[in-house]
Amino acid sequence: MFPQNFLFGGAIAANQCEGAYLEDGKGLSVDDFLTGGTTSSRKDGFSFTLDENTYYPRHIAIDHYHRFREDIALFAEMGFRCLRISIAWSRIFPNGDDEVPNEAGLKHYDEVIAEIRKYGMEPVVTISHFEMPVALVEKYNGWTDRRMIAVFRRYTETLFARYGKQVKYWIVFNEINANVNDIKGHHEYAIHTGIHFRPEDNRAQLVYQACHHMFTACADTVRLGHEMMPDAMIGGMVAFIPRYPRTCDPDDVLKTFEDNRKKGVLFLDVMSKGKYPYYFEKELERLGVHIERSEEDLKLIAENTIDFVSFSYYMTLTDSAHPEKYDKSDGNVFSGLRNPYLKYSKFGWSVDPVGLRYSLNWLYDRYDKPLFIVENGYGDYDTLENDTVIDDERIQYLNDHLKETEKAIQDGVDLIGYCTWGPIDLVSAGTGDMEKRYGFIYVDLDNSGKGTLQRYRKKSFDWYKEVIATNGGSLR
Ligand code: BGP
Repeated sequence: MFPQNFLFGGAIAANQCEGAYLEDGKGLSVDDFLTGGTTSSRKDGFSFTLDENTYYPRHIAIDHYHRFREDIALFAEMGFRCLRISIAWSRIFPNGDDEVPNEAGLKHYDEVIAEIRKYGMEPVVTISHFEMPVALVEKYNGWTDRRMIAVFRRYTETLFARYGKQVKYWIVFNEINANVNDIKGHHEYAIHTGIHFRPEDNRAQLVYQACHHMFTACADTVRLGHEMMPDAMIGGMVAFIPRYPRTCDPDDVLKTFEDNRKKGVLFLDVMSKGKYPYYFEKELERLGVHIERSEEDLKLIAENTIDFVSFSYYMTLTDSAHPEKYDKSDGNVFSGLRNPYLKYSKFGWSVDPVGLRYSLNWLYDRYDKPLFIVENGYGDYDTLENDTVIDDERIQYLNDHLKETEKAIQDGVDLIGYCTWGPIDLVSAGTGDMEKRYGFIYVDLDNSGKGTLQRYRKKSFDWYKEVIATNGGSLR
């Protein structure tokens, strides 16, 4: 059984569900230029122009902007105790750095948060979830410019002043470790950091400088948040994708250990322990990267560590010093090698419930701070028949992950809550399509934008409702 006050809920993100991409004064953000079928974290070509003959799934998405009352009522029907949402930065500051916030955008989230509260749910708000205003890419080259720290402060200060009384849980950046993916990539433009790379750029230099500005902004947000909202809990978040050594060859073990640090824990080390770890300093030396970091930045980072550690968990990978010897595996944000002991989803992601218990123990051991699982879920093709979807595989996946979560709590891990990803079908971040679905609620919309947008309860809807009502007692 889970603790009585355990926050069962779900997580959505503005850019993947709201639509209404130009409504009520919203500015354009990086995700508004993503077409279907693209890898949304990166983009080939660098052109912020919209083509009128192209379909952009996020422009309408699932029209949550207009239907949020209906959607939140459905979440409440399942008994959600929390709902993780994100605020679209470009609704509040259409150009990112405007002098004055857009009142219509602020008002929209007043209504959304009031609706969440109306049902007694705890809102969990992500401040930046892959949706940077485009003007900030054009003017500052994204987070490479330290002026972004002040730009971000104006945004966070506005949110805290407006919603601070209603919102206790805040997450600063979604999956901040996704940044590191763009070092090796060859794409011209990175959506997480808003960097436009030129061929001659030292990509590691730009990415790690951007990371430093984001770490400083995160600490600044914690400082400001605590000042303005003494009871608030402000968290950091990563995509946590543990890598296992493909074999017990010590070379594989060491390579895995290093990759886990570089691609995952480094980011939590800085935000949670308040300093750059020794191994990262050496990595910078090896790469010939020099980050501009002032004494004040480092002091800010040291004195304003996050209150809780949050993460998305979908899968695990394996790693080897000799990767050419093994089959490759796709993954969320990162890819790696396949694990012969695990099953795989139709989208090629491993299914590893025990890996979640392992992750919870690992992170609690390392940071000694409350944890929050803010995304977990099973992306699948769903078929609507007789106004429902029989999604037994999803139920099995969630059941098994919740059982392992329960065991981790019994292991002694301090866990605030658990959010499934995409409790209502929404545009996939990785594929840019609708056909990869996660929801308890089916949305009638296909990859080309056809459909009534009507909502239907899947089989998993009643299943999750019972899990929450019995506080996990119905899990098998
Ligand atoms: C995470 C993102 C989410 C979400 C999820 C599922 O990385 O934080 O925005 O989309 O992954 O990924 P996908 O949609 O690619 O299946």
